[in-house]
Amino acid sequence: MSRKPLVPIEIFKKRRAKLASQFKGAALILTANPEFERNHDAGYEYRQDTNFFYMTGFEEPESVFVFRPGCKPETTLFVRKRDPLRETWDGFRFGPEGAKKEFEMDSTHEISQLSTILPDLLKEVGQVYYRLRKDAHWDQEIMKAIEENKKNEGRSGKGLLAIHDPSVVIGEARLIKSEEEKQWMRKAGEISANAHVEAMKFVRPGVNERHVQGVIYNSFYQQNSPRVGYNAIVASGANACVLHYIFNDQECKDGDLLLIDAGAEYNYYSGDITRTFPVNGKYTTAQKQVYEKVLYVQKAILKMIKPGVLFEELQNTTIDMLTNALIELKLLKGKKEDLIASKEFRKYYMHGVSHWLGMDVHDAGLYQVGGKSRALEPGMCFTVEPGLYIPADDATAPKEFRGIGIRIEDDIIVTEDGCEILTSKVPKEINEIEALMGCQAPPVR
Ligand SMILES: [Mn+2]
Repeated sequence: MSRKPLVPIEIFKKRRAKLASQFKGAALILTANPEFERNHDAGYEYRQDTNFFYMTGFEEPESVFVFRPGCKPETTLFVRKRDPLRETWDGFRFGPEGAKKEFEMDSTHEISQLSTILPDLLKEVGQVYYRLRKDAHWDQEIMKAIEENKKNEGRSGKGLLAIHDPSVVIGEARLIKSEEEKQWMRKAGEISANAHVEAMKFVRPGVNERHVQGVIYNSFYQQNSPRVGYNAIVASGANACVLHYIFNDQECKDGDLLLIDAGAEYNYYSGDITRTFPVNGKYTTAQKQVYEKVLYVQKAILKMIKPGVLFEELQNTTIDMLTNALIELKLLKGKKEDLIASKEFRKYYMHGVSHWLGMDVHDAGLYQVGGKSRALEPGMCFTVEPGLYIPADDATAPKEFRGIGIRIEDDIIVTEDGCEILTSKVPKEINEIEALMGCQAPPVR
């Protein structure tokens, strides 16, 4: 029994070649995510550290990657040794030999060799790129190697190697998506969209939020997604006003809305979709009024997107338009400019309209460069997700709006002259949603 790398290794070699100049004269050290025990002998589902996977494609825990552009060996991977007993229990391991061959590393070793070999690998470099304070175990191992390296230098005047955070360099590389990455983002968007369609077809009064979550996850797995990009939010009624609602265990009631925020992962790239639709398949007049405002803003922001537009312009326009909507709905009273200046709009709209999207659902990449908001460029990938949330106990709100929470979210890639929407397979127009839900099963009694 053996396994193959998830995606072609060429891709990781290209990424390393592209970043080589930025790590020249240094050693970039990346460490695998730890495994966590959930309950006796049973672990949490394992997912590799994003930057580690981005640079290596290697998915096993207890691994360390050392990249020294221009040195020999340039790439070194420390991995778990083969172990017939452990592999009988936990499954296949590549081991040093397999990792060298399949992941095309210059050099591989057993992870137990790290403390002996790493100090030597630091001899030829002037600095280290390593993310401190993320994992205490690796911090200790890496610091020991740096200390050991200094000892070996004797009184040469060379102090401890300086340690820099590699997150910004790798994050900036991850921000602009390559052609393969765009393909995987499209796939993640499509899988996620199909699952939302399944949920819309399934939901009816009396089903539990958990059951809807199951329908979505089942659809992800059926479409060959190995895991979610983040835990799904399935929030019926006023639960939708809790932005990161975690319980997903209430009954979906006739007359309520259901907000679902869920996305699948594909080749380590994540979708991120939110839709808000009526449990019984028909929006009430009040629900329609709020929904139409949010949808209008969402479509306006999608239209704005093109290279050169500043990231903050999307947020500022959203605040402007949603504050207008709040006045029209009689949720806020006063002049728009004053309500924005005093941040009163935050009572009903309190989050960003967009975040970078990629291998992490809230992906890496700077939002500001040189103290200024970033201008959009082709290949950037992000969400567009305005929302309005009217607390159930908001005594100042018109009664019919209390407990309504609505968010509408799509994923996009910036193109040369606009944007490509990755998640349009799931409807968001009221008539389309009602038509799709018209074929729903009768209520659960
Ligand atoms: Mn999002």
